[in-house]
Amino acid sequence: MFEPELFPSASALLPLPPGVTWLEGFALDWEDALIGALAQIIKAAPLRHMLTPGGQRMSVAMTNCGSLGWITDRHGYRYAALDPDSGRPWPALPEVIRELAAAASLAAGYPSFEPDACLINCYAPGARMSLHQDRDERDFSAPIVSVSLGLPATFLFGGLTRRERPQRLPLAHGDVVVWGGPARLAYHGVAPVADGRHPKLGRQRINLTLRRAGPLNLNGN
Ligand code: MD6
Ligand code: FE
Repeated sequence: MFEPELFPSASALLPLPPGVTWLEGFALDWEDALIGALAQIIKAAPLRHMLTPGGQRMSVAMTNCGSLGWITDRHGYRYAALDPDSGRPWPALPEVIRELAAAASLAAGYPSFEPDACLINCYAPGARMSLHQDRDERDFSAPIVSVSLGLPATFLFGGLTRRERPQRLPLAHGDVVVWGGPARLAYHGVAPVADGRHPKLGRQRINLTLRRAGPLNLNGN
C-alpha cells in the first residue's frame, strides 16, 4: 500500500504557482564539479558589486559565464558579450552547468532549453535582492533554471504585479527551481540571507540563473 510520507518535503507542502517546478536537492549529484567550475569562473571574471541605474551598489556580488552576461550600471540593465571590467568575453559555460541545466529543464517539462547566459549571484550574510521581474531577455518563451548553493535563503515569489504578497520558498543547497510559462514574468526576490556556515561554501549563498537571453540586437551590447 502507498505509505504517505511522515515528513513531506517543503516543496510538497507549498502550492507553487503554475509554471514553477521546485526540484529539491537536484544539483547535489553535480555539487563538487559545480563548485570547482565556479572557482575557475570567479578567477577569470571576479565577483563584483554592480551599480543599479539609480546609482545604488547592489548588496549581491555578481559575475557571469556563457556567451552573454547580465550587467547593470548607470546606463541600465542589459546583457553584454564582454565583461565590462576586463573587456574580455565572459568565461564559457562549463559542461557541468550545461548538463545540469539540460537535466533540470527536462525534468520540469522543457526538453529543449539551450541557455546562453549564466548569471552568478553571491550573497554574503545580510545581502538581499529586492522584488523584480526578469525582463531583459529577448523572448520569454524559454524557462529560467535557478540553482541554489551554500547558505539557505528565503526566495520571495510574487505575482504578475508588485502588489501581490509574495509566497516564501525556503531554498537550500542543491535546490533547483525551473520557471517559465505563466510564471516567467512573476515578481520575485530574495530575503536578507541569515548568517551561517555551509560546510563546502562557507558564509555565502550562491545562485546560478541560466537563461536564454539573446540574440542581442545588432546595435545592442
Ligand atoms: C537568486 N534569483 O536566487 C536570485 N530570477 O539569487 C533570481 O533573481 C531569479 O532565481 C529569475 C529566475 C530565477 C531566479
Ligand atoms: Fe530574477
